[in-house]
Amino acid sequence: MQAFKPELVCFSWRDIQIFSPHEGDASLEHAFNFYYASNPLKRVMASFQGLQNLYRYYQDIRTNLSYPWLIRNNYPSTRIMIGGGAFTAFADQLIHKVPEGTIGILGEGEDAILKVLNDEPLTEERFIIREQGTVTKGTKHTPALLDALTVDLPYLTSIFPQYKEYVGECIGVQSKRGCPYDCAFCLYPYIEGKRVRYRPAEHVVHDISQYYHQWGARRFWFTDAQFITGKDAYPQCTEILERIVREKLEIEWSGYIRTSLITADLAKLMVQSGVGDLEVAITAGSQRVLNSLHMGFKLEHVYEGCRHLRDAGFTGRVILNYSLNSPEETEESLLQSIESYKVVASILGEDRVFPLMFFLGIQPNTDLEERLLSEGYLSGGYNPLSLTPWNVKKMLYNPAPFNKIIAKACLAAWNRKHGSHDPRPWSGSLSQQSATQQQGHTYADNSLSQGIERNSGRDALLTLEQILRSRKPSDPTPLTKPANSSSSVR
Ligand code: B12
Ligand code: SF4
Repeated sequence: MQAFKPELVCFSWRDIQIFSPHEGDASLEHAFNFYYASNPLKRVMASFQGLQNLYRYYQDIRTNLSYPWLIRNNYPSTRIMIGGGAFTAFADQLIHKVPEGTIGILGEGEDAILKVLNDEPLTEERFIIREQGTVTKGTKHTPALLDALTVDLPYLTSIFPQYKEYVGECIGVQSKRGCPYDCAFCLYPYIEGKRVRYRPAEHVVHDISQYYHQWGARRFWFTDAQFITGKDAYPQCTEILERIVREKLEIEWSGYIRTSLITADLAKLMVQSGVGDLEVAITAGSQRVLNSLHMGFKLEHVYEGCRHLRDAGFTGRVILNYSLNSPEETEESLLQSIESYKVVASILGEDRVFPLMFFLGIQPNTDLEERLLSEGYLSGGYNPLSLTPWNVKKMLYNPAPFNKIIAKACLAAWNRKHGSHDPRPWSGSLSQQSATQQQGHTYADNSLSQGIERNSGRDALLTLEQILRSRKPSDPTPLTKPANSSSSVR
């Protein structure tokens, strides 16, 4: 700082999350043991582990916040800007914790940084700033177009010699911004906007090619909220994949992809261009539940996309994210979710498909949050960053009446330390290892690895099936939610 004397210091804050709502992170197991374990000893142990998690969580936030304060205390005249995914998600809370006058930016930041450097007003930008105790916000009406966006890798390399440590990991490349869908729990349209803006395929593949040739990178992740945003995206996606093939870039790539939009031709191109493991947010196996979450896809099309992938020779793994106990869940829809896993496993092979319990985590500025506020499940003015035990329980959305049986199934699965190895009679399993496993690669999102390695989601689903099927029709308390399901949860 002393030598460089910058006029502006920028911070990019990517993640704030500890009580992850998925089974890749041990905090979920600790939380479930704390809330639902029948053995009191386990509850006590989980409470200690939970406290450790809390400490880590708050400590990480405190450490990150200390950096802007360090700048403010030592260089009071230097301007400070902050942005990034985590900041965008929690801007309303974080703006009170950063030094006064820090310019916060929600969503994309290229134009805003230039404006600040050029001393131009931040009109037309999604800024947030706290001055003399008052918070002011701006709105960006026209999102940036991405036609000219390029990555200057030689320059990046010169200012970031540590890049070598990341070459073996998945390098993020952006091909578009924005997502037109409306999935109730998702924050991405809030972050990136609903209007899809494409980068020219040539630029996208130029990025990949630079990393490939200059850094030796071989693994890539399209950081788009959604790689195939709809039929309008087919020409761009196709051109990107064709160029990868044409330029003989021998890579493995992945990204968030709607399998329901994969056509036979696209599947072939995906496989030819090196698609690796895929994470599919199937969410539920009931079309009714999916519709209630405005997911905007048909289950049958998800299966169809998987068939196209199989026919094209896809050899990667598919992580199927399930958000059990969504607001409209019933016993029948839970059984349908288990069935949907079996359908996908019968198409792609049981040892390729990894169901993962990914509970609905309530995030600010989503339709789900709005719905739960209006139903009284959440109270107005709640603090999404507060991790009191009752807040965590609410934010990991798993309400009554299914909470206990779902927790029982999950805990039974997670307690089996050696993972799920009991192929049951329904399976038409393939024995081949996935290409990515053979090459010794872990999945791009390391934080999910535990769930994949132990394949515990499969066990959780099958155990849940056993529990549900073993319930006698004469059971006194039917597990059916009342009409206004989530308000009964508190
Ligand atoms: C791609 C992605 C991933 C990929 C990353 C692959 C890779 N190799 O790059 C994978 C699947 C691995 C992943 C994993 C996780 N992710 Co993620 N991920 C994303 C996603 C979709 C895009 C991020 C991205 O790279 N965008 C492209 C780049 C160019 O944009 P960007 O970094 O956001 O920067 C832009 C703006 O933010 C802004 N900006 C950024 N910094 C700054 C700084 C200043 C000063 C300014 C002015 C502007 C600015 O300008 C940039 C350009 O416009 C975002 C959601 C989203 N749509 O943004 C979530 C997101 C960042 N992830 C999130 C989370 C939580 C995770 C996980 C913890 C999930 C989990 N498994 O539990 C893990 C953690 C991984 C890790 N250790 O970091 C959260 C973070 C919010 C939060 N709660 O803190 C997000 C926002 C999603 C969400 N839940 O809403 N993720
Ligand atoms: S879940 Fe995916 S498709 Fe749905 S809104 Fe979010 S990014 Fe878009």
